[in-house]
Amino acid sequence: MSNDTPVLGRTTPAAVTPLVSPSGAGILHLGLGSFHRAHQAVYTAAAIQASGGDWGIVGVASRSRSIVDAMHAQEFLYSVATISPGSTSLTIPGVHTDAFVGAEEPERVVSQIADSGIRIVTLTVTENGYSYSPATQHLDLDDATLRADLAGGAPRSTIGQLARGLQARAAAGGAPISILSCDNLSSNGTHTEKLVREFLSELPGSEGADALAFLDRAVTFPSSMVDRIVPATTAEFRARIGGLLGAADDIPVPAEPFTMWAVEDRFAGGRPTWEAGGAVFTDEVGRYEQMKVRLLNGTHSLIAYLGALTGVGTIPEAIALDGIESAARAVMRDEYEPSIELPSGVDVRAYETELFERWANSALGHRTSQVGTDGSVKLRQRIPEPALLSLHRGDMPHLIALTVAGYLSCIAPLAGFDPGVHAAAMTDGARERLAALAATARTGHDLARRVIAELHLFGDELAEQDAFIARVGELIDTIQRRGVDAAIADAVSASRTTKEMQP
Ligand code: CS2
Repeated sequence: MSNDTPVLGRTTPAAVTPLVSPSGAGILHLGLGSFHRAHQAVYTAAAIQASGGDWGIVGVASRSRSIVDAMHAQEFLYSVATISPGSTSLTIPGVHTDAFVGAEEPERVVSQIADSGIRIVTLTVTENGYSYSPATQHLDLDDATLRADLAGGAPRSTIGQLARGLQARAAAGGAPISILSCDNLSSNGTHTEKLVREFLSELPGSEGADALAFLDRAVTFPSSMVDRIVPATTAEFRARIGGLLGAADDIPVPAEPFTMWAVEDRFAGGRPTWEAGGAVFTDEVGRYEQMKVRLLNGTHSLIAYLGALTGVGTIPEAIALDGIESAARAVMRDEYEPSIELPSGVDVRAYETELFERWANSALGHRTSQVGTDGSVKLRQRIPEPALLSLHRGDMPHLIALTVAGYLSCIAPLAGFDPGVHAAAMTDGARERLAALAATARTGHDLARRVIAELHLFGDELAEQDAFIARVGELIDTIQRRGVDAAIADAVSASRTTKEMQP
């Protein structure tokens, strides 16, 4: 882009016109990342186009000043590029009315939640953003940020901000409101409500009582299942989009053509007609979530770790490798599928076929390091329940064990093993803790025991499963001594044998 290219804005001539220009904001969104901007924002624009309403969005970035500065500079416009190997199409949702940084203005988050004009607070703060302990599933009272929030400082954690905001709203008259989690957590609404209630109950004396009564009376926490693959933006992509748009866009979002949103229809203060953008309102959100978090996300993790260990940087490159493809098919069919109850009318074969097509979308360039990031919290959502169901049936979930072995080999390699650059690029809040355990572990089994049985990284129940832990340990040793291909071959053939032995 040359220096005289105009910057995207409401009056900038550009090849694409914003879909809407809302007059007021009824939604506060926490987590102004790419996913929200390519998912909920697009559905909300469709809803406003179809039915109007003051459903503009005030976007709160947790910490990133750059996204907020760019949103202001571009008058809250950015483009969403829908990318498939043969084509790229652009839309500009135009639904945001304001943006700020939550870490810089925590009291503003609280006062926005208290403002009766806001009727829904939506969240995409990642699995990491809920201040809970993956082992216990309860609020993590050892977390320093959360403790400070409970002590009464300006709240920095999402749960603290929600709880303090709802307290302030209760005190300001208590207009009905809904909190809608859009993160990949099972029963994400129920989970969020539980954590907010735990926070309020932890407050000294009866400090949280009015807010808890308000929650009983006028606050709902619908669950939702969200789905769209949205890779991180790159400089090259930015330049390409600028060229197509005829205006400089600093914050475009690349996304795949597929998009899905299943939402429980329990909104205390009304909602946009998101169905206009294709959202499904259903009582079966739990089933949608389970299907997606296991078949898509669980398998995605396997592809990412095995891909990174093979030395490939993207998901499409990884799934194109025969070994990884057969491991992905086996984990889905033999270990995840038996663990889910399908939503009515969903054809699981068609869903799986579509998943392989989505992963193969080479034009997206979705990175193995992006999917492999934060495995300590993501895997907690994806693997323990299906693994336990297999184990209780008497079957070893070899491919889930391989997923864990791949994860630990990437994040916490044993002394002398180099998992490569793509593994090094994965960030994870537990990396230091796990690396310290790996530094003195002599074998894969030693490491698996410390992480699963002692640290309870995947919960209390899996911590008791010695045979599973031993299998993870063996596969770690195979990966690190004989290579990832040998481990894939071992797990896939063991899984076939298990299947053949079934009646
Ligand atoms: C991915 C998800 O990064 C990850 O762990 O599995 O972000 C995935 O791309 C989305 O959930 C798709 O909806």
